[in-house]
Amino acid sequence: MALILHAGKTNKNSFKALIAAEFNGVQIEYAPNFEMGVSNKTPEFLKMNPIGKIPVLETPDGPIFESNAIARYVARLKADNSLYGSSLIDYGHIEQWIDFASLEIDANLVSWFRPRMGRAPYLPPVEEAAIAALKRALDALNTYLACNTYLVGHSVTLADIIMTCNLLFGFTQLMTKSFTSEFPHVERYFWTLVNQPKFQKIVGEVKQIESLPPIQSAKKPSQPKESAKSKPKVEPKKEAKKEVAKPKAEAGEEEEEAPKPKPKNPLDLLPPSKMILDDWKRLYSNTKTNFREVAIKGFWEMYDPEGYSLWFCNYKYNDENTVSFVTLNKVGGFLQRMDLARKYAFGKMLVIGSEPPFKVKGLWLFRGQEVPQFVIDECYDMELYEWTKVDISDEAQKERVNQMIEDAEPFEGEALLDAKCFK
Ligand SMILES: N[C@@H](CCC(=O)N[C@@H](CS)C(=O)NCC(=O)O)C(=O)O
Repeated sequence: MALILHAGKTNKNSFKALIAAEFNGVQIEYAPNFEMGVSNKTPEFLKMNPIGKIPVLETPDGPIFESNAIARYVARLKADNSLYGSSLIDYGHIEQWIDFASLEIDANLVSWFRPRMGRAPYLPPVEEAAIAALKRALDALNTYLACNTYLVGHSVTLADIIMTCNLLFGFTQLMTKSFTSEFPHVERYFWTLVNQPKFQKIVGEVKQIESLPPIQSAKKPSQPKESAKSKPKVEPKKEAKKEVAKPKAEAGEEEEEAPKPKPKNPLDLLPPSKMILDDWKRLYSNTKTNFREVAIKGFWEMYDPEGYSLWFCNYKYNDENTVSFVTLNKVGGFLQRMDLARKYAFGKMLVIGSEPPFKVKGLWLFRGQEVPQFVIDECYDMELYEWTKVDISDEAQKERVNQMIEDAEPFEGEALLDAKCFK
């Protein structure tokens, strides 16, 4: 007789048990007509899980809630299978990685995700702390996976199933390629596992998120209606589990409100400027020789101090820039996250010094007279820099602008490790 799983069909917490079932040959079926926010609030459901959360597994001996507990139960249904290892120490290590996947990876992903989705107050230092703690965990996992294919032993265990499901949430909702490329062994591990047939049958085709979701303003408690906000990143294959309906939301959080129409960017409402940003970007890109005479001169001819402003930025934690490629990745990640400002900004980021610690300094041209609020709100890196408006009546500051645009070397007496352009 099949066990009954009460859950939405794209929930990574349910995938844990479903993947374990694939390995063990256990039959699990979704409860028919489950509706998030409705079915899990009924008195019958609350009898199975008093907190009203999914997933819940109905077994012949009674219900189980908490997705890890459900997955453990399913893993143990078949005697002598390898999901729980083959010795007491394997068992200990499997439990160790299950806790690590839940408490060090998933918990930090959730702390990063919820405020961004407007499900908790958004506070930049809280987000930074969640990301820092997540990176610490991923770094440790990456080091471990540098010489291990699986978390325990030489085949898939329940620890890999739970870790992969939690990473699935991260890869599809928050962690862009520029974020995960710092952890190449985690990337290799994740993509290898999600593409194994028993995983793929449940999770379907997985696509990594391309840009960090923008911060949504805090919402009222969500309604039990289907999300129209984002296309599901995880599409369970039709054959995955019998009565598969249309995938609803995402690999983790099921309840979403329909989006409000996107308001116009306030920068589009500014009086028109004589400076055409794309013309400047084209001039910058096309000038190959005589840069000072052509591009820099052209810049000041085009520059409209009423429609645009120039800003110097200085990384606040330069003494932490002790490893060159980490520093370069950090700046690269910042520029990727600035993608949302491409219509309104041009930037140069210099990584300065021939020896660590490297200094990161930049120059930005923004539409309007301020660092745009939507950029501050949506790109967490902005907080990591001190921003100073350029006073263009000061020749020394103007000259510094020129040097930053043209990657002058030495810059402020030091060699450049790299100069990156945002255009
Ligand atoms: N620790 C729980 C987390 C369950 C959970 O947060 N479920 C969410 C969906 S991913 C839920 O049911 N939310 C509805 C609610 O909070 O009322 C588990 O692993 O099962």
